[in-house]
Amino acid sequence: MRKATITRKTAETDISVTIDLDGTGTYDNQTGVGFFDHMLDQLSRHALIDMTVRADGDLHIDDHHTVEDVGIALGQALTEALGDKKGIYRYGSCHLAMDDAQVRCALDLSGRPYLICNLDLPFGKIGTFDTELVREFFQALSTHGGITLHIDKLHGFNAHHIAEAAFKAVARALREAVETDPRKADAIPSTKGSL
Ligand SMILES: [Mn+2]
Repeated sequence: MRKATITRKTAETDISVTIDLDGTGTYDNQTGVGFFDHMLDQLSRHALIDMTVRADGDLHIDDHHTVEDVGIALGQALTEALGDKKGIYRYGSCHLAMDDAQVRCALDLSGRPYLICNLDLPFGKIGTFDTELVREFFQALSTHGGITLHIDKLHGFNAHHIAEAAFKAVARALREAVETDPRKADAIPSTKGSL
């Protein structure tokens, strides 16, 4: 059962995240930030990870705490659902094209957080969502999911397309990495013996 539920409450946000790594990409994400919900929906659908997210955050300030804290909770949920990581492919990558945007993601579920995020998004907003929050989300996801996460933009000028291509590329790479390898079903994919 590769599932997890994480609840996380602070003075700034009250969040619950439930995921099933062996799902079909069914989602119900409600954070109060429209564009961010749209991105979480992409992550679920294209990773085939069932995902329910509820966030009640201090949006009267801005979307920052809500987006970052959902990233933390989702990373924690991934870590818990993956358990000892027995049998997983571990690595995943994707080149994803969306209109003008092309984004490449390469990731390793190594247990070692490291983020490279070169999206070169223009400063500004998509809806109410500050474009700089894309990086904040992936930083939190990488740190708390123990993911070596590299995301690079190859082309693109439209902020909505670049951000969406990034989330979809990460989703497709994640789908590969969390998948179980039938040839290695009982083995931890590391010569160290643990991840
Ligand atoms: Mn869109």
